[in-house]
Amino acid sequence: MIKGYWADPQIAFFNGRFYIYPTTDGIANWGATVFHAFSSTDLASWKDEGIILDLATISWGTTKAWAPAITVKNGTYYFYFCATQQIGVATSTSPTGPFKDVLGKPLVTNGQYGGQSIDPYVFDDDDGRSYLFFGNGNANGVELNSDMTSFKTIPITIALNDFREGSVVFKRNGRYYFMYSVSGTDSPDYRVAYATSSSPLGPYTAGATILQSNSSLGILSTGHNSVLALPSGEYYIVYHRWAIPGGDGNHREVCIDKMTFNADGTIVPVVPTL
Ligand code: FUB
Repeated sequence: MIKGYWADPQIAFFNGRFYIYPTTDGIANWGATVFHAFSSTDLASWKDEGIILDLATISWGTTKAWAPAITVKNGTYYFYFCATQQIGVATSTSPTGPFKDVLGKPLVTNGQYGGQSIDPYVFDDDDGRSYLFFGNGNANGVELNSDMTSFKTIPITIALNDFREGSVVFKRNGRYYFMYSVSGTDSPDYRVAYATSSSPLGPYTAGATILQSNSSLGILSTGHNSVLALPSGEYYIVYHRWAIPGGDGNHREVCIDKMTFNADGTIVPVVPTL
């Protein structure tokens, strides 16, 4: 979708434009220090909007600028991001920043609720409530207060088969879908599975693996996705894979494919395309 090494794409739609917020990739040990945003009107050509948040402005984390998430409430954009395996929140009045750390400290410190404190995902329900999901090795979920920078309760652990990281929650026809990545981003079998529930914080019932490598096409390590739902009812999955050619666990590229549903609401396995 976008040229170069980028990973962990968060897709969003604000004021008539599509946006992708990725991890900057192609750096040893996943050592990114800045976040970029990309924008598009057609999902085909993308403009690099430049650096929207630089960890040089963060007092509590200097590296591992990973896997951001974004939403907007009352004209303020909330950007949840990782720095040194902790999660912070930064705000701006524009989807392209500049974003400024709100708390001056992590929202979630390293290992605070089990596992690595990475991969935030913000979900806005249609009743006005918002939730933050996060974690590696342990799937955490919690309702956010209306300030979007604090939690209503202590985060809970959500039981999911083989959960590694990359939480994503969306709602369709009254059902909550929890998508997540299995295995590791440095493994060729990194893949996406999902589970469903009648409540955002679960309990979730296992679904299936719906996106995986196709080694005959040289497509490997398809994971860490986000989801785009268009008003037309069409869905797209945006994810990363090892770059073609020559990619590996920290030389990844961002891809998009159609995602469809069966009549019973189960997700049809996605066919990753070149
Ligand atoms: O890109 C850095 C890390 O790799 C992410 O936080 C994980 O989800 C994995 O994709």
